[in-house]
Amino acid sequence: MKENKKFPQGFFWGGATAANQCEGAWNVDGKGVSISDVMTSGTHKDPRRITPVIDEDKYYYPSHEAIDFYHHYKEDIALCAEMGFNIFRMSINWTRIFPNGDESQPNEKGLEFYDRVFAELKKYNIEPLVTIYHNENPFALTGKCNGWASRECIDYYLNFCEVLFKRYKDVVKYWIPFNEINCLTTKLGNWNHAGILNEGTEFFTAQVDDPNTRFLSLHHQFVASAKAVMLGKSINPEFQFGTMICHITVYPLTCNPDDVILTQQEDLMRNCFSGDVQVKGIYPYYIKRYFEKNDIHFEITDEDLSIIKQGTVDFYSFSYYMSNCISSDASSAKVSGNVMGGAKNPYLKATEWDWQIDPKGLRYTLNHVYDRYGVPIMVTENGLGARDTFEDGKIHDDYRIQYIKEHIIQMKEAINDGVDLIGYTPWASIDLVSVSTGEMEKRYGFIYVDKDNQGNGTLKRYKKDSFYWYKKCIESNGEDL
Ligand code: BGP
Repeated sequence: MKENKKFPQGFFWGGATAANQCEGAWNVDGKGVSISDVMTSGTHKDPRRITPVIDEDKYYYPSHEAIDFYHHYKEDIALCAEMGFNIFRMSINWTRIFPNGDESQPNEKGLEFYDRVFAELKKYNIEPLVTIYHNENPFALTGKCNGWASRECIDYYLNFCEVLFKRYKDVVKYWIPFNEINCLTTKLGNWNHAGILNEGTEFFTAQVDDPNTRFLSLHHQFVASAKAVMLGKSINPEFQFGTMICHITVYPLTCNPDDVILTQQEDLMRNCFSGDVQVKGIYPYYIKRYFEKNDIHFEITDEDLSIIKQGTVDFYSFSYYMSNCISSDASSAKVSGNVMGGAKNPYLKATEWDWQIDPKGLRYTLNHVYDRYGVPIMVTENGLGARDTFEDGKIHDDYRIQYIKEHIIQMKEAINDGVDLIGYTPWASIDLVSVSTGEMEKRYGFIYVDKDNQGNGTLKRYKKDSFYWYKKCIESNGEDL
């Protein structure tokens, strides 16, 4: 049998971004306030804060300027083109188009910005991969209806989608309705992913949690996603939609059957549930017991279920940064400092933020999800957050090269295993604001941006060593690593 199958011709090589983490220009050209715009910076010990009244004298809000992609997009896209990208993942800032989320007419200036971005991508034959919703809910909707906790949000979102689908029907083919939709299965998802404020909640890492509201919000997003798929296909049948799952791969810490069962349950609830709804179009069997156990009950109508069934997505995409171990023994159940929890794997090294580096886990995950869904797969986020050192305009990030290289090797293994992997957009094309900390110093890009945690810096762009390495990798279609 022929081993060493190569990456297929036409494989998508690129990088990922999100509007709220890179665009800046938070109140320019008619843009409204999004939920990300009212979150201060923080550190991983002192989490980001929500300040419903913006007080720029007291707090620094990273998304207000970010790396100012809004005014640097030409330069940034040119650099991505130089690396050889044929795909560019980005999101559309909802409040550029509908400042409060509920207007009847869109903001033309906001649409014109994305016209320009898409035209620039086209110039270099780069395919846009558009996340419709990447933590950019209009802040006004939090006040009006508590964000996604309300069914009303579905219609506002669809209004937004309709404008995008009609305007960009000939320039965008690949759409992701929601970034990391499964984050709402954990309490981390409250604010950032749904714009909901539970009573007493003041922090990004919600201190107060109401699973019922969380899963209700998630349900509304499932219905919204399915309706968006149907609407999109009615506007352009060629559109391709994908789920986007934050996949934290889990292993049992030991072969103790208690650990194994717990791991399976964790995997089903955190990693599989949202994909099962969006790709298979069903509420899976195991959710009933989970809802009962956690006292979660809200109305799921027959109509909702029928919409979910009809509006399934075409491809599966996911972010993959790490794996974690699950233990039934409480004393070893937590990795200190890692926002996602989980037990330490003695075979793996971790990043400075305790994200355990596990390239082989990517091969395992690709097989796992392909076996479950059998649809084309894209790895739409993967990368290493690190404190880069800048010396004389140079950034020697060999640790990042190593990380990406090892993950690409495992993607190739998965292709040899028979997985239909069609694209890779590592996080991030360029340095941008970190979502969990709001810091700049947790850098992921192939391109360095001169900007620090307090927002100081020239915003000048520099090519890291990984820039040149990734260019070579793309040129050789993943052969020259
Ligand atoms: C994912 C998000 C991205 C991105 C990435 C890295 O969860 O989709 O927006 O930020 O994680 O996370 P962080 O910036 O917290 O290191």
